[in-house]
Amino acid sequence: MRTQVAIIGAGPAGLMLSHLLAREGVESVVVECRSRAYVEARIRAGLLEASTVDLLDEVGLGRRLHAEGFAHRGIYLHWPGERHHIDFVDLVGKMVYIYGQTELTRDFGRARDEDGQLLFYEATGTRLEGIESDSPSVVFTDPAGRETRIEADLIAGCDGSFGPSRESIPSSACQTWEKHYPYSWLGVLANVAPSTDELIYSWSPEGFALHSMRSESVSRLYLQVGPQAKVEEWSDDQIWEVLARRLGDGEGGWHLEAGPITEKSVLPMRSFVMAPMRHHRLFLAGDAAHIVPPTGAKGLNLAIADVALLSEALVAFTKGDTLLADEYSERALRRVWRCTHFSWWMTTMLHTSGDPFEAELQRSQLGWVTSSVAGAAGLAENYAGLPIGY
Ligand code: FAS
Ligand code: PHB
Repeated sequence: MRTQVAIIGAGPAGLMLSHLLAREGVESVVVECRSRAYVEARIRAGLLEASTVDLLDEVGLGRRLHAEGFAHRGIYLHWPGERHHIDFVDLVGKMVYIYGQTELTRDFGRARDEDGQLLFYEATGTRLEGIESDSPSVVFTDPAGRETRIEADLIAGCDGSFGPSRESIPSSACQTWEKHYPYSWLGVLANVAPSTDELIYSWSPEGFALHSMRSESVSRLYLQVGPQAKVEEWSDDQIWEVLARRLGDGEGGWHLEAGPITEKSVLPMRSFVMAPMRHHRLFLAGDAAHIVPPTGAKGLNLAIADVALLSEALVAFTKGDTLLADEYSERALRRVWRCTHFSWWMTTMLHTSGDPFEAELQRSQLGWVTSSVAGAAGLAENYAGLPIGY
């Protein structure tokens, strides 16, 4: 089989890329190792920044988001005895949106179905061949056990942090940076109405907590746990007790409503960047090239920003103009490092290490960000999102 662009991975990056390419008449084939049901059910991100939503609107993918998602003016920063609203609209004129990644992935999948997109799910043994030649291939075994080769002009590695694309680039041809944080997040979904209108990011002497949401009847909450924490170690009652304490239950009359927990998972916190995001005919996008701790709500938004740049580059490449393709990695990495820094900044401001000196720095930083327009605007500009081509 032959196509113009072979895309590995049917997460947000891979599906959005195939949508953007199709709009410009460029054909692609998507290869995914999991089932469609698995991909669409994965509970992950929930916050979309303004430029992501603008792009979704532009390409006809924003309808359900505006019908079922939430538009937020900002976030709350909380620490014992203090709660302050950071208003992104007042500060930088932008809203942010709550809309689960599962919903977005479903919307992408429907749009690809309507386009008649060729998508191989449950592919195993995916490997890349000839990426340094002019006719690279993606080879995999389909669910019926047939070995399938897709010959392509270009390959887009959208296969996340454990896929084969990143591994296909020789270590001599790339550089990587990695930081492991000394904590993880325990994330829960609960069938209970959110106890807040907008997200609460909370610092407490015992650890970080975040109150997010998915709908008027489903809350999404996270709490800082040890780096080796296991879900089994945490009972529902313990989770609610710790969340209530860390989020300031009872302070100023505010109350955290508990409810049945329907999903629990532990997410280790790390930063990772790989450069360049291209090796000859292979281009990387999304988690395949970078990982950020979710404190800055950047992971999903960065994936979308990558493929917005990549789609333009690949469309031009197929027409014989390689300039944007040559510039892709440098342009994408500028935004990647900005978001990597912001995610580190939010993470180190809000997660406790037990070090009393660090705790004083964090309280001072929180006090400055919530009392200085310059400080608040800096957070707002990064959180609500920089332009796609930043
Ligand atoms: P994805 O990982 O979403 O997609 C890659 C796809 O490639 C997957 O479907 C995978 O099955 C497929 N693949 C992998 N290997 C393959 C192979 N060999 N062959 C074919 N296909 C292959 N971000 C936030 O902003 N907030 C959050 O709260 C948040 N929570 C997260 C929780 C978890 C457990 C994880 C892992 C990530 C979380 N993220 C969060 C980040 C997440 O949202 C990513 O940034 C986002 O999914 C990136 O999208 P993609 O780059 O498409 O990668
Ligand atoms: C979420 O709703 O899943 C979410 C929101 C903001 C974050 C991380 C996760 O920073």
